[in-house]
Amino acid sequence: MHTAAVEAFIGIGANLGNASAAVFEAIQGLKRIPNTRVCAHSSFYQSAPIDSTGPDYINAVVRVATLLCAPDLLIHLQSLEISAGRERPFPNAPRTLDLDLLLYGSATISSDRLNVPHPRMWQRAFVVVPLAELNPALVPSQVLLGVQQQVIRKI
Ligand code: PH2
Ligand code: MG
Ligand code: MG
Repeated sequence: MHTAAVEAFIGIGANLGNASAAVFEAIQGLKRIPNTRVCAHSSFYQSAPIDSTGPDYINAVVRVATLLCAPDLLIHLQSLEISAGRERPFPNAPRTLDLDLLLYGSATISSDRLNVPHPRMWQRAFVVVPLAELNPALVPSQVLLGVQQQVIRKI
């Protein structure tokens, strides 16, 4: 039987080392995930860390079509983070690469290791602005209004 691909959105963030190169490389890495196609990526955006420290972040959002279940997709995202030298000394520490599964089709997932939609995504301009670039219908105008005070710059 044929199982339809699921449309998923992945948030990319980096604020250590050459962050824009890390975001670019992450997109190349996403293209190597099996049974998963990278359909589109947003522009790259620069913003100050929110609830975090260190240099400005570079962020982008990617739309994929995947045959993987969400936990399997997450395993691939985590292995790309590790390949990029990700360390987790404390929550929200500056990072070489962060890959967050934002949306997985219309699924709601609440488990120990995975929460989809990403719990804080609708409060963060660095997620909703690039997401709206890829698919404006996914971002209610109230959400965009709610983040409009947060300064982010398209690069
Ligand atoms: N990620 C965080 C915490 N704060 N701030 C910006 N600007 N960009 C991020 O990607 C980011 C953050 C936790 O994942
Ligand atoms: Mg994150
Ligand atoms: Mg993360």
